[in-house]
Amino acid sequence: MTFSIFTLFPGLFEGFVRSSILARAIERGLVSVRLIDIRDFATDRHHVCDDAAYGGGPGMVMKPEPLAAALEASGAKAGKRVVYLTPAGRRFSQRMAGELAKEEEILLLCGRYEGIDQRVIDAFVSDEVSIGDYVLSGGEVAAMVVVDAVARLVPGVIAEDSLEEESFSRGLLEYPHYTRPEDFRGMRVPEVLLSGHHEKIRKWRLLKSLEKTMKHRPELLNQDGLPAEARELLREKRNPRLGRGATNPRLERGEREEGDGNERDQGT
Ligand code: 9D3
Repeated sequence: MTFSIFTLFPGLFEGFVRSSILARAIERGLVSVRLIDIRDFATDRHHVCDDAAYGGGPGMVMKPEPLAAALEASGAKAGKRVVYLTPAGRRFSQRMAGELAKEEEILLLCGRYEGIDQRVIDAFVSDEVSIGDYVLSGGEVAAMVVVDAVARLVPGVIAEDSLEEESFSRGLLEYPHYTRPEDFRGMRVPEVLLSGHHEKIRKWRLLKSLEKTMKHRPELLNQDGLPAEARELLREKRNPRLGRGATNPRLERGEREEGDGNERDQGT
């Protein structure tokens, strides 16, 4: 998988591409990162890459010619995905990362200022992607997010079994993790984890995952695809009086009752 990154600030990526997982994937030939300095493709004496917006208003716009020249020099247009990182894009997700990981090469376009000239988007861009609803100074940090999330899905980059375990694929947040020592400043590791009782540990972790998801991301519990065992635990947790076997269709659908404890941490 090749990531070709078009930016006015290639230096921002130096530490990133040297970082452990990505550096190792590059060394092993599984991933390559090409950095293209858009400024190198400006033909005027001062390599100007921005200009005022037609129609007025504050802020500058990235000029189309250097961008188009840079993209064409890298063989864009040949059916390759060209991803423009922009706050006006579709929200990046694990699903999107999975789709992009199937490609042989991805071109990533990092905007600065107010963004790039619309005609470059029209002529070259296949996907407009945002990483979330907050304001960044440019697309570079967002491009690193995309490269990081996609590269680790490339076969061989990380161990297959750690990919399977990932919470977002199962639709729940992670359970808490502990390592040595058993007693850290008077805080003990939960007894069940020391028991060696694998089935009890599995159940406990699932329960903790559900509690964490209820507290931080309750909307995730309303989706299909939760394991049946998780749905059952969730139903009991939401209404302990129901007990096993009873049904309440409203709760089964993931709707919430007032005062069912979902609004605060139950500290269990
Ligand atoms: C005043 C309107 N702003 C749009 C919300 C202007 C503006 C803010 C930030 C224009 C560009 C930027 C720079 N941001 C990105 O290039 C960017 C980004 C982001 O800010 N948030 C989330 N994802 C992304 S991807 C690229």
